[in-house]
Amino acid sequence: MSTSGDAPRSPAFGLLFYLLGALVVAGFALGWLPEVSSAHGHGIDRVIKYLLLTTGTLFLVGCVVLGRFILTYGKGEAQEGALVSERTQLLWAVVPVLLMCAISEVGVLVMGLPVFGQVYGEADEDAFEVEVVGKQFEWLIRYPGPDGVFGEVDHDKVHDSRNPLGLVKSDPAARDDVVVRGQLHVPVDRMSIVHLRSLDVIHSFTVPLFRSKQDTLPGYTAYTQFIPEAEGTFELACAELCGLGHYRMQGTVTVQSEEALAEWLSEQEPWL
Ligand SMILES: [Cu+2]
Repeated sequence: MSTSGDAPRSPAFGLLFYLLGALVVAGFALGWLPEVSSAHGHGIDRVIKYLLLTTGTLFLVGCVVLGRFILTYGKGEAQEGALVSERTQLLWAVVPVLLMCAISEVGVLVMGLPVFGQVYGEADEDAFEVEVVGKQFEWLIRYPGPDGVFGEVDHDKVHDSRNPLGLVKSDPAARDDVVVRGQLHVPVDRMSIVHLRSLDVIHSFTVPLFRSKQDTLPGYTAYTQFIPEAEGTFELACAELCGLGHYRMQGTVTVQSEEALAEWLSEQEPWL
């Protein structure tokens, strides 16, 4: 006995399906993601779109199947003979899961691993190194100075106004270190390595238009890498709710030519 032939058809349900599909298509067509301005950012956008397309399609298919079952079998009447064999049930439970894993997980691995390599893999030899330290509620940026070496820091010497990073005076490498508040300057078309620390709680170094995001934890040194593709000023934000002043934990990333960056750096006084 089959009831599928006289199952009620719901135009509203079909409409919902097409509306959701149209939304996804419109999102792709309009390019809803903000512009991207780093070399690895394009790969991240590709993974985001791939995931949305695959999981979105599976979600829509799931909705249709679910709706179909509700409309067909949802009246609570006994459907003798309508049940399929256990083997078929098992097949329908396992195969979609495997399919989902294959499409989403394998796809993300294939597309995402090269991007991961760009962000966390071996750095270019001529990479520009800078340290960014999060504290409630600002970003402190340290440049190594003319010697190219970050000097020693001591957490006990940290003083908010006199020595915000706790630079050790007796270390010659620390004497030329430049510390500025909230202003990250990096060269265009060259890799930057950002070494990350936190002085208090968990923060998250985030440059949305670079698609860069890296948590920074107290007592731990993290890093992230990027190659900016265009000169300009970009927002630097904290993406980890880190306290009442979290909303104002902002800074700027200035991407400039090598000459302009060298000039700006030469104008900065060493902190000590
Ligand atoms: Cu924060």
